[in-house]
Amino acid sequence: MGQSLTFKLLREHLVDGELVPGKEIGIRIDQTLTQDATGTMAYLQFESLGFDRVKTELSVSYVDHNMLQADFRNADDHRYLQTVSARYGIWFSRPGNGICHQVHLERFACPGKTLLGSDSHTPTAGGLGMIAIGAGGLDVAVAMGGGLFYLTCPEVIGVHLKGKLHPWVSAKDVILELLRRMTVKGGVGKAFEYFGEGINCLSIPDRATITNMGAELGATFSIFPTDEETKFFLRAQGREQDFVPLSPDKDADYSDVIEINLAEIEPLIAKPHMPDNVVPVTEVQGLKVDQVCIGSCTNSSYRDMRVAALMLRNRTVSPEVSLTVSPGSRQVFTMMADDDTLYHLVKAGARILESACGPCIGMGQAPPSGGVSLRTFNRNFEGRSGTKNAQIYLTSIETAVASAITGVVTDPRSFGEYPFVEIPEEFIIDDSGLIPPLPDEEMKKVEVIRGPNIVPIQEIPPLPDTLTGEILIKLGDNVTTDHILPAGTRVLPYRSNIPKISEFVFEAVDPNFSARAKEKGGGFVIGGMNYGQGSSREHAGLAPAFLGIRAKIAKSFARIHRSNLINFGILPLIFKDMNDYERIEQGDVLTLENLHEALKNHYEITAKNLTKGFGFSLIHDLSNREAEIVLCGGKLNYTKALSNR
Ligand code: MIC
Ligand code: SF4
Repeated sequence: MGQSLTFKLLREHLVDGELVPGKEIGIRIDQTLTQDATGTMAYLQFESLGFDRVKTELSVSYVDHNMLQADFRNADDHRYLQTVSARYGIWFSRPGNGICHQVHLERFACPGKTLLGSDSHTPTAGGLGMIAIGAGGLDVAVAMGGGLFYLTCPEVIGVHLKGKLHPWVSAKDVILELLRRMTVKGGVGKAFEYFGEGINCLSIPDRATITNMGAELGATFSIFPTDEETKFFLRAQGREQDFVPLSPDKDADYSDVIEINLAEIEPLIAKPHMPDNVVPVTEVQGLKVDQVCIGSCTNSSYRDMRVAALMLRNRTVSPEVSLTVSPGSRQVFTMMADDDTLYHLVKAGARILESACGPCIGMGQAPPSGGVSLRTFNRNFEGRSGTKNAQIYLTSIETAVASAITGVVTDPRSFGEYPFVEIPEEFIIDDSGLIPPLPDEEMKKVEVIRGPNIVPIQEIPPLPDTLTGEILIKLGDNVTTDHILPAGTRVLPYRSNIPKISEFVFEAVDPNFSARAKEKGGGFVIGGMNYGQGSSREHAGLAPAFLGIRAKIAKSFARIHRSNLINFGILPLIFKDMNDYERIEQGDVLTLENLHEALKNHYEITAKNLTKGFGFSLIHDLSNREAEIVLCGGKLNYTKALSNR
């Protein structure tokens, strides 16, 4: 059997382990990216590891999440990020330059290379034939220092695209179709590799929309082969020299193959509050809409903006709807200003926001109480928009704009002829928003500036042999990192202040959680399936660790959150018998003994429920390396100990 493209590229980067799905492998990382909300912590950790400069081919620090600057905090973070980048040989993408994934695709992503990013949508760059993976900031910090990135070797799922999309149906509908079929846990432990003649009708930004939302499937990453389209995109970006022909072998071996006939896809929509709650637009047609938001790293390319503008030309946004537009990058914004794109949007009544994550991460534009908001984004988790009872729907640009015009959910196919979007052969290239690394001698002279919002990181002690404590909270399936630690205007400014941000842990689910955890000196968290899905924010591991939590017990864990727990010395434990989940409740006192032996020798762990008087078995699936990390109190301690050996 031949090789998949995924395995070819993983093999080229493999340094430790064997390419067997389910086994732990260590790969070399060529490029890294961070964004400001995870970057401050990643660089604090990078600094504490004592490296002199980054050792990757390229590392970029973006500022795109925390942009409101309601007080000194965000501005402090931006200045820290700019100076720390200058000090350690990192490119700095200035606030306003755009959303990390969009800018990276345009200016830096290279076919055939590996990219590790402290953001769960890093796989966006898979649209250009990269192995691009999201991870916690500490994993990215270690990779910047030249360390390997460890992951579970994924099963490779081939996605065979056949046929051609109909007018008014676009890439967003393709990935929504996959979410409809596979759900938000369907991709855990898997990489999605697209192939087939259907690829030909997808531009690079289209492919990037699809690989971006592979994150919503829980996939480790998604990848497309390279072709003439890839060459066209890179040429338009003045980077044709970065093109590398990449394809799987003809008889590539996939664990499974999913077929999608593009011609059979119709406009789709994800209903509240999960990206897999997908139905045809026709099913919700007519629902009154209060807000429409265009943008995010999923749908903010020039093509997306142009479709919106051409649909809005000579039309007006419904007076009942607030339409916001966030162009994905300064390049996209410039191109919109250079032709009549911006003109049509503004004239039709759109509210133009800056090139940033904005409403996607709840930084402004919260919908009204109970309001219906249609967004071209990738996540519609409850409360993420900033309004707890808002109803967020995810759609394509076409459906979003059609609905903004009519004021109700509308199938865009009712809009007649599909607007013809001509993609320029040359994009406007002006990299003045990107500050390149300094020469080594100058770099060493840079002073890193930390304002009062940059709080030094705390030490986490080694794992005790016995853990005794209360079950502080019991949760259901598919708990997201937005539940564990929300983002938004109130919380994001504390990303570099762990004592403060820990006050918000589980705030939306149980406002007393943090106080209770502090009072009890820690305890246990219980979850269902796919616990910790969603973002890469390591704060969802770090802040509970700060509150004294050293074990979480669930039916299964999402990949990035599981790694983040390990990185901060928290044990991710799994029920051996899923029925035991039903037998325990909040307030029960548990004790877990002989943890050291159990971790070293892969024994089961017996948990005793002291309140109810019974025992139950827990298993762990930690590799020896991961077990050592948890035992010594997390990856910072582990990496420091390794370098002192
Ligand atoms: C998100 O979309 O949830 C975020 C905000 O981009 C996160 C990163 C973060 O929490 O800083 C992500 O997806 O990793
Ligand atoms: Fe930003 Fe939203 Fe993309 Fe996260 S999903 S990187 S918040 S635009």
